[in-house]
Amino acid sequence: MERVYIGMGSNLAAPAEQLRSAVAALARLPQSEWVGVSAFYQSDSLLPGQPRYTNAVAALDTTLAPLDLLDALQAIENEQGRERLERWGPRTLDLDILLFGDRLIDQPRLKVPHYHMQERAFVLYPLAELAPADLRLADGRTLAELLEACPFVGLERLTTN
Ligand code: ROI
Repeated sequence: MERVYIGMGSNLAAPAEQLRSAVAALARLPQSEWVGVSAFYQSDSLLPGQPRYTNAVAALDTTLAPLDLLDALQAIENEQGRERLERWGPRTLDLDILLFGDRLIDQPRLKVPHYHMQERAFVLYPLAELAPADLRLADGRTLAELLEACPFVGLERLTTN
């Protein structure tokens, strides 16, 4: 089994409800054991002119191969009405593989660790609820160091998921 962290985001069609449905779907993935989910966090979109996002991070242990997990995540996105109209457009559900054990994956469909996760508060703070502070990313920095360099600004931690 390898521990996988999945970033979740939504900014359309009742985002918190989208994340709750995604959690239920992730908990039913084959060859996988559910570990847990962070609190939900709201923040403005990094791109102006989009609705605010709700984000969270989920953890599971899996024996699925990375591309099989990616297929399963894309199927869940599609089931929840994801339409791929524009690359950075608003979406009902985005599921990103952030970390897959300690693997480095560089394939056309999948790059792990996920690009930009190291500087995004809406990824790092929920991740820190699930992962140990001494978790080391590919560049050798620990999660604690990344958090120190990434202020908790513009994030609103919701009290109920
Ligand atoms: N902004 C926030 N706050 N959360 C996201 O998940 C998110 N995802 C994106 C862009 C449009 C870059 N901005 C985001 O893809």
